[in-house]
Amino acid sequence: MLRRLELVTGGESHGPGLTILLTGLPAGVPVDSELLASDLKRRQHGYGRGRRMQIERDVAEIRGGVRDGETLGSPVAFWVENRDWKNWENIMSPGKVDPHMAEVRRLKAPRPGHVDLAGGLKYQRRDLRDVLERASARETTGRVAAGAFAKMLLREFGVEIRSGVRFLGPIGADLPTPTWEQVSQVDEESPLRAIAQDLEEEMVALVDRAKEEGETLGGAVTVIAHNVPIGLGSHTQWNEKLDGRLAQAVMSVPAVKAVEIGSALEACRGFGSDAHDAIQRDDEGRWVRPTNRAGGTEGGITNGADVVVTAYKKPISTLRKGLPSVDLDTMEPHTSQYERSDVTALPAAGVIAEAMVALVLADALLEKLGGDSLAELRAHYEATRAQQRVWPG
Ligand code: EPS
Repeated sequence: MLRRLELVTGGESHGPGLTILLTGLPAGVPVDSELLASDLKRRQHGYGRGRRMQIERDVAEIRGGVRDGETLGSPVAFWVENRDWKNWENIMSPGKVDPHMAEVRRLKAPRPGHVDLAGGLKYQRRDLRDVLERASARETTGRVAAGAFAKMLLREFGVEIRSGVRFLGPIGADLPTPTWEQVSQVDEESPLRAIAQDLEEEMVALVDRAKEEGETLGGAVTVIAHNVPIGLGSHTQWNEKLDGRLAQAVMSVPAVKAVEIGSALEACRGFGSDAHDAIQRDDEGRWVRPTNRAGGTEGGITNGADVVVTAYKKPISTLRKGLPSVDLDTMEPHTSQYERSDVTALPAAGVIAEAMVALVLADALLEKLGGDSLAELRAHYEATRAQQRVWPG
């Protein structure tokens, strides 16, 4: 639910590439091409990905909205090439496809858990490839590219965003909600980007076992935004609540089936006195909270504490060993068809969820501060801070 920003992505997984348009950013935001490149690289990394990640080298080519290293306030347009396109041209061409090859690669036994059946019925596509190509996680490349721009804006106001794998399958599932210090220490080069680094070895072994057995794995990733200004989002309307907006954005990450803010799962199992965060004033007159069970939002408004969002991701729906389904040609029971896929994409999901959190926070910041240029936003930010310091007057 973005309001000031708008993100549109286009392109099929094995088509020529991805087209991305991000509108609503103010003018004057310094563009950090290294951040853009490194976030795209981080998304491609991670143990458990399939062979596709050895083919792709994601580079976002900026085609509009930026000049001399700064945003212009106009739509930021990008293009990301699919290197795999050259292997699919005769099947995925926007012009005539090779009918024999298209038939060979036609998907006709829908995979449970995937878009195949519902999407095929809804869009009336005989070849389920017509829906699965767009549902592919390839599309998240565009979100990460746009999210990098949201991060560039946010960091002008001191906001930082990090993530890590909280648990994989059952490994680490009973660990408490991580803190900013813990997610900041995630080793980006480690195979699974685990928050608890001592669990990496066990996680890697589980991915190997799943791969051998034709299985897949899910788990959870936690994203934390640090130094978030007080006052983003609003309690005044259901659709302005920041926790709801974060939940929608993060739930849209492929295979995410639940989103948690703060320590909600733990808190809802106990008494109220263990569920909330005491309010205190420190010696310098700042509002402090000894705990952060609320995960940085109260009443749908940021309260100055770290914004903590956990995404729970189901195991990937494409299993090499297949699942019970139906052959659409014969309408007889048939094991679902295997399409090349990943065993797990959890490390990437953290990077994608970071991008979604960044987009929502940048959007809420723009809504709160208003302005067409970074300088204007800064002036509004300082005025807001000054008013908060003298509150309640
Ligand atoms: C995906 C299947 C795999 C993944 C892909 C998502 O691709 P392929 O079908 O080409 O083997 O690697 O993810 C990406 C391409 C990406 O960039 O994340 C799927 O079916 O969703």
